Amino acid sequence: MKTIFKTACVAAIGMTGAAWADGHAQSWDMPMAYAATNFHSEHGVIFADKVREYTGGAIDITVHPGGSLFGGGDIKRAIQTGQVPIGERFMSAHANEAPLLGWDNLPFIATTYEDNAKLWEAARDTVNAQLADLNLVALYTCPWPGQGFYFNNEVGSSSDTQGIKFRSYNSATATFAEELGMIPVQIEAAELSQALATGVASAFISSGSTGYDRKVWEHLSHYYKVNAWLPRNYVMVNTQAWEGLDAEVQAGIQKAADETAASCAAKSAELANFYFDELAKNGMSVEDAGPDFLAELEAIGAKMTAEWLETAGADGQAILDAYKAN
Ligand code: PCA
Repeated sequence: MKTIFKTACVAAIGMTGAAWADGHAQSWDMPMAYAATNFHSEHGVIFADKVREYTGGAIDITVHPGGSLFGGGDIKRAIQTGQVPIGERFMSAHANEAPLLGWDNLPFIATTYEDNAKLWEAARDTVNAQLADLNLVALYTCPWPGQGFYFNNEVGSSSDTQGIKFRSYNSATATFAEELGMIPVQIEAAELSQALATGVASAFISSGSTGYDRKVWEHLSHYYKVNAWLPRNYVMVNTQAWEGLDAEVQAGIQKAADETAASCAAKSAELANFYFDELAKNGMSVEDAGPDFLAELEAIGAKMTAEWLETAGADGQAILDAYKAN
């Protein structure tokens, strides 16, 4: 299935110009990693509808949520290599390949939607330049709610976390786990319920959103609100696919993307407390992290930011400087 698809899409990207000349619409498959009912995926559908409208039907996007077309870890490469023209990815998962992409994963730097938007403004040009090097054009990004910890036991400090198997979603969260004496294993959200059910992991860091989507109350008992950062998903297009489009079509897609970005961020903020309520309704203890645990997290966070600055270099420092100056 994937091989056939690859051929079809490479051909589609290649024939973009001809497709416009004779007026045919292009069909674009858009893999997304998260549950169909998640607000990110629902906004993927909203985006696709807007793109059809604003391009006069020239680009017809079909959304494939839940990692059904490509697993989350494969989506970026599928877009880069033209196996699909467009897709969505949780970008800091690729910070090991390009450290700059971890800009939205710095603990306790931007912990509100407003600050996260400011940080994105400070990072946008540099991040887009990095994506261009990876053969990608970002159309829009959308933040997850703040990140906190899920456990199957009460946690007051790192003395309660030693040896726990921890589901990480990128290298930064793996580092966080190790600093807390846990054993990280990287798992996509789509595989999270199974990992918890089989004991591959029994703790993780995420928003209330992913805990709700994956019904983690079936396996875990405690959520500690930390609001450590608000990471972002990106909807991106293959550079050749993008450059092959008429300027008018590009403008229609970008208008759809800009509107979707605003609506998606607003929805994320609107839902943040709803998710906590649902976790609690389903029997989980949902509390702020206690002072000892928080102090440890903050100390680890400061160390992680310093390490990120070492790998992201002057570009990373410039993002933080620009953010702090605003
Ligand atoms: N949910 C995603 C990424 C961040 C979030 O809140 C996940 O856990 O995979």
